[in-house]
Amino acid sequence: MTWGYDSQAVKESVVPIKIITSVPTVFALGLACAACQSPSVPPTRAPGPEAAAVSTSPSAVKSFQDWLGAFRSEASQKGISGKTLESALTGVHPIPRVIELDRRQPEFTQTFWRYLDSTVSDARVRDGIERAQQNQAILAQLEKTYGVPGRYLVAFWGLETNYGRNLGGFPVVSALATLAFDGRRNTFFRTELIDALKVIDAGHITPDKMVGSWAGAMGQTQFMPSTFLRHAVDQTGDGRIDIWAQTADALGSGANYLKSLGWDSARTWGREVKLPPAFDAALASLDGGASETLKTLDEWAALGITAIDGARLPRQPIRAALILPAGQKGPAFLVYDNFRAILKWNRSTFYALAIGHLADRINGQGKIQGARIDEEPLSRDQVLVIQTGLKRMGFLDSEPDGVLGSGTRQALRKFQKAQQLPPDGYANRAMLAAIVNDRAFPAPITSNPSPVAFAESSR
Ligand SMILES: [Ca+2]
Repeated sequence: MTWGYDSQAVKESVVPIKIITSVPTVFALGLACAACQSPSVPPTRAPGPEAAAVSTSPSAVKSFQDWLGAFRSEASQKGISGKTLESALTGVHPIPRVIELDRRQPEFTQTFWRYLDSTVSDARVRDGIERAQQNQAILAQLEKTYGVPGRYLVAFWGLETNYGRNLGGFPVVSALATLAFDGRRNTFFRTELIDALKVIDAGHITPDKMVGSWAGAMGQTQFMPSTFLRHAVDQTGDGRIDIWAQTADALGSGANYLKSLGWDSARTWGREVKLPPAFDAALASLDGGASETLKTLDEWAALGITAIDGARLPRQPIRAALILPAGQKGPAFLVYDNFRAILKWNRSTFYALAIGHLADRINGQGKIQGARIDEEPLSRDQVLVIQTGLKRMGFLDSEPDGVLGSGTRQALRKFQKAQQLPPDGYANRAMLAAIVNDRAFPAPITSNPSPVAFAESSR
């Protein structure tokens, strides 16, 4: 589950990047996740002076123990039993590594192809097909009960924890206590910590077995405690919801959660499509939410878009948005309502595309066919150069922050239109060069010793 955390990074496995959103509604979903680095997600703030708060110095330890005492009283008032408080909070300690991971800023942006290579590898597809076969009976039951086909449940399972292999090794109570004590978003994590104690109080898991990501995402589906309380289910019928050790409980909880997010059992997530030559990239959505560019499949077909094999798009009353995750030269996707349900699980367009594609592959469909362009990712400094240039030219209103978000892509689109370039809002080194080489670019940016060679102008 997810709210903008990259649980790959959370678990320090595949992608050493973590991104945190600052959007409260995303936190409110109560999810923590697997693989969420998206250009659309704002990053964590830079380390502040409070970084010193969690340390092992005697005064810091005392300060944490004081905080824990006050928290314990609050938890008791909120109905957590004395037995649970004793077993869960005895020995709880701040974890400096959690703070380190929470503060880490990604050095590079992620590219779609590299993200896809790491999240939907051939090995993960093979594994997914095997897992789908092994769990055929339970998946069929879950589809009947919740209306979510098994291939999607297996895809979430694969992206979140590599099919239950990587639950994250952090003690959830200590990790959440660290984040609740630390001061940044402490209200959110304090509530999650209370909810974690409620999960223990209800007898679903013991504190020593409650492991998860550094940010408190738990079990095979990486549910935050609040999501667990709202959506986790006991699929095995033994009276305990064990999303750590009972695969059926984890898959059932994922299905129940997706149903609550509005999963449409009659539809898929979307499909790869082929654009006609000289297609107007301004019609593509910049972000996965995509409500501004919804059209019916018939309307997209009338604009010349076909299925990836050239066939006509299905004559179904489906409204879809067009996504170009690697710019106009890369693959194109029409995404449906279920894509937006996936985005509620994890607010990353790349993540949602990876879920859809992995589900398709598990279903026997082929690889993505759009052009593969192996671009180097942009560094934070390079994004800052792009943003500073766009701001000086009057296209960007907000302050440069080194993060590729929808505001930057919108500004880039305006620049591209002004330059009669395809307005796909896609930032890469060619766009960096185009901006730096633009006559309207007023002055060299001395604060950034630009490491890029400006030879690959797109014009
Ligand atoms: Ca159970």
